[in-house]
Amino acid sequence: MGRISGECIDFGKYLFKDYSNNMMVRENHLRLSKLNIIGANVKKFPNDFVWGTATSSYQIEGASQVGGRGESIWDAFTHIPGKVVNNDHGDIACDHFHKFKEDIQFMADMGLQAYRFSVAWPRIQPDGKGKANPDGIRFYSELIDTLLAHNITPWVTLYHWDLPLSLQLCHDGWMNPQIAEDFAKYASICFDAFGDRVSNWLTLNEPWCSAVLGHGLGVHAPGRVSPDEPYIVGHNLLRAHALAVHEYRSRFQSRQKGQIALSNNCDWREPLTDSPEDRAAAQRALEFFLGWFADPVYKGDYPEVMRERLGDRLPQFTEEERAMLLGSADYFGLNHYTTMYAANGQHSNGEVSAFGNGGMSADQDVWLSADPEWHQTDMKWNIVPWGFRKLLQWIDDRYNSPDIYVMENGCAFNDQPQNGRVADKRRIEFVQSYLSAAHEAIEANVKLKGYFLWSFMDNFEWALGYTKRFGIHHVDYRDGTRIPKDSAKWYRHVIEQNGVL
Ligand code: PNW
Repeated sequence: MGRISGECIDFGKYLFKDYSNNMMVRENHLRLSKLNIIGANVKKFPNDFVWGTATSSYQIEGASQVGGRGESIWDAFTHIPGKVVNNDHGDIACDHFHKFKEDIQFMADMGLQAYRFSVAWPRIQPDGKGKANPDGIRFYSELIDTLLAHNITPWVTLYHWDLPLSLQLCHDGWMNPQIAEDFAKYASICFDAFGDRVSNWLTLNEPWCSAVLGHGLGVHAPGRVSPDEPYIVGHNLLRAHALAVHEYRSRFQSRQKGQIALSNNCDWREPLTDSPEDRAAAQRALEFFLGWFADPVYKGDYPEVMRERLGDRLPQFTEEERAMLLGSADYFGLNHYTTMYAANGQHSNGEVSAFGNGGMSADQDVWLSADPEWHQTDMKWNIVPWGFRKLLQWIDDRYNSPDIYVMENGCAFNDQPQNGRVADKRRIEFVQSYLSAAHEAIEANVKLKGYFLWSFMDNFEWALGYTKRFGIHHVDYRDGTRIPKDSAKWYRHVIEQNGVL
C-alpha cells in the first residue's frame, strides 16, 4: 500500500489509468479525494529495483573544445551543413560540462537512485590512442564523486557514439578490426581511473544504431551509406565489446566487484496477422534487430536466419572470439521505445515502408506498419506499452531469463514552460503506461531489475538536433536554465513509493 503525499494529488488523473488487457489506455475519470489516493493500490516493484535516468556525453556536455577534449565524429558530422535539423550541433548543448553540480542537485531533489551517463572517448584520449588526458579524467572523477556524495549510483557507458575523429579519419573507425584493441585500451583507462567508485559498466550503447544509422542509412555519424558496412561495423563493435569485457574481468572485476554489459536497442515487432508467414516475419525482424547483437553474447554466434540470408556478407567470428563473446554480459541492457506491426515481404505495390525496416530492409523482407489508432510521440514513434511487455518476455524466453535493466525508455514531447511550469501530461502518461507494462512482466517472472528514464533533461537529439525534447527537465537553450517538468515531480513519487498506480 503506497502512501502518497498531498502534492501527488495533482497527478491523480494520471495515476488512475488502467493499462491492462493489451489496451493502450482505459481512462478512469474518477475524481479522487485525498483519502482515496492514500488508500490506492500501488503496483510495487521489487525492493532492490533501481530507478534512474540516463543521458550521454555528446548530447549534453557541450564544452567541445575545453579540457583538452579531442574532436569526435559527431563534431565533424554536425558541422557539415544539412546533416542535422537546423544545423544544430553539440558545441554547447546543455553545457553540462560546466553545470554538472547544478544538474546533480536537481537529481538529488527528485530522489534519484541511479544516473547513467557516458564518457566521451575524446576527452580521455583526444586521438583515440595513447595516454590519458588528465583533464578528462578529472572531469568524470568529479562528476562521479559529486553523484556519490548525493547518494546517486553512477552507471557508466563507455561508448555512446562519440568516436575520436582521428580514429575515423586515419584508421577507418569501426570498419577496421584493429579498433577492438583501441577500444579495450580506452576501456581499461576508465576501469583503472574510475572503477574504484563505479561498479556498473556498459561498454556500448546501441551498436545497432552505430551500424545501421551510421553506416547503412548514413543519418548518423560517420554518415556512410552502404548495404554491407553495417555488418562489418556490427562485427567489430561486438569484438570490441568482448575484448573490453575480457579486460575488465581479467584485470579489474575481482578487485572492483562491478558488473559489465552492453545496451541494445530493440522495438517490438508484432505479427500483422496470425499467418505463419507474418509470425515468421516478426520473429525474423526481432532477430535482425536484437538477435544480431544479443545472440553472439548469449549463444555465441549470430542468429541462423541472418547467416542464411546474408551468407558471406555477415563476417564470421573465430573460435577464440566466439568464446570471448559467449557470456560477456553480466546483465541484459535494453533500450526500448516503440512497436510496429511486421508482415512478410515488401508492400504489395513494391514500395519500401516509410519507416524503414528496422535495419537493412532488403535483407529482411519484412513490411512494417502501424495501427492508425495508436497515439504517437513527437518522434512519430507509436505508444504501445504492451509491446514493451512482450519484448521483455521474448528476451526472457530467448536468453534464458537474464537480469534485465532497461537502460532507456521515454518519449519526446515539446511542452514548453508556462509561468515557470512545464505541464508534460503526455510524458507522465507514457511513462506510467510503460511502467505498468514492465510491472506485468515482473509479475510474469521476468527478471527486470531497473529502469532508466531517457532522459534526465532535454538534449541534442542527434540528426533531429534540439527540436525533440525527451527530458524530464526542460532546458532553455538560450540561457541554459533548467526547470523540472511535472514528469520529474511525478517520477519522484514513483521512486518514493517504489511503484506506480
Ligand atoms: C537512442 N532509431 O537513440 C539513444 O541511445 C539516445 O542517445 C537517443 O537520444 C534516444 O534513443 C532517443 O532517440 C536512437 O531510429 C536513435 O531507431 C534512433 C533510433 C533508435 C534509438
